Amino acid sequence: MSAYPARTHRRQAPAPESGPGAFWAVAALLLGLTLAVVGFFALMMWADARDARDAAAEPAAAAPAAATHAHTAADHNVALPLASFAGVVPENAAELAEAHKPYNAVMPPIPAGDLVKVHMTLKDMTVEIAPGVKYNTWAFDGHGAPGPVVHVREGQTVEMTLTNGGSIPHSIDFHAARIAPNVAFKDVAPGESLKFRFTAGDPGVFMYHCGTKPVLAHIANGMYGAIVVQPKQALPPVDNEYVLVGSEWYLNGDGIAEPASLDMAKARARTADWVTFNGYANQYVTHPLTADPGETTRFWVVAAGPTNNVNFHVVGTMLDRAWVNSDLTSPPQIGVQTAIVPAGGGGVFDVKVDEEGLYPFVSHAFADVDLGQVGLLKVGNPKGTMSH
Ligand SMILES: [Cu+2]
Repeated sequence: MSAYPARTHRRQAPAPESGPGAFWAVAALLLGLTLAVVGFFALMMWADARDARDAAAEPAAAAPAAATHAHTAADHNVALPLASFAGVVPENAAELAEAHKPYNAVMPPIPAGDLVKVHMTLKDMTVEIAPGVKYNTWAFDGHGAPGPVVHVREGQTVEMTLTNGGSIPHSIDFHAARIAPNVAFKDVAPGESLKFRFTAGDPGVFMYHCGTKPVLAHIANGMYGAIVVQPKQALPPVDNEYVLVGSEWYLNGDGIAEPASLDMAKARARTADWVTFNGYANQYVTHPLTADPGETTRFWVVAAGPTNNVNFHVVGTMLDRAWVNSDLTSPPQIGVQTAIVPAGGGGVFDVKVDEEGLYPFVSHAFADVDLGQVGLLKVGNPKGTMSH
């Protein structure tokens, strides 16, 4: 189930749990590489002497060539072609997209009281990330990705309990917390739980994620979500509030006949197969978010990455109020066309639409739209659309 460790056999670096046999094999390999590099230098020196060139200039000239040679020999990922599974879906994809139950983007209510207890149990689970495309995630609270939206008010205390029901160590890092990360965000072994508290003192929409190394792999495997901290001084009232978490997926197969797992080389190369809002490609195209004409809709957006920003844009209108970087203690920007939400950051955007119609919301980095990061805000009941 755990994708990243399963693929380490492709690399020449030893896994930490390798036995003595593996140690000697790697030692021999390293010795071989060292000899090859030393031999290469020796060859250069010998050629030097033979050609009676200036010996002093040669080591500097030889070094870059030797370094390039060693790099190519040691890292096969550099040379591997990265097969793309972008857009690969089964024939009945339209039917499957229709049957898919979309992640609920509607803002949940704020729990009452000064203390908000949140308990998440991690699970290894297979989820769909596009119609008929299955992926082996490490999931917060059995949700798949993203994890549940945590919604609190500024000043409330969050008591987080993380139970690791997975097969390797995990952790949880709240960007909304001011807390010693070596204590609160430390690894939790399988079968164990960790409890910590923090005061939600900074309003905004924040990412939370697993911070266990390699973080790239843990986020890419679905370990992220959003926490919304409403400011004490209430924002202008709106009619609809939706939470969108942008993220991208890197697949080692098409995920159709059998679930795909993480392709770490693709994650490093930033060549995603699918890019999503709330974990599933195009889900709000098939099942649009809704508003009535004249209503104001507030989008709370997090870019979970692991690497991509969300360049948030709503086609056919403006971001009437844009709290860029979810800085809710400053006045919003007005009439913004596109606002960047950086990987690991958030943004809050109000959109008032008067005219009935279908208004796509996208990351205006259009490569990501092509891979699934697009949804629709359905305003009213425009002709020719289904009602959901
Ligand atoms: Cu993790």
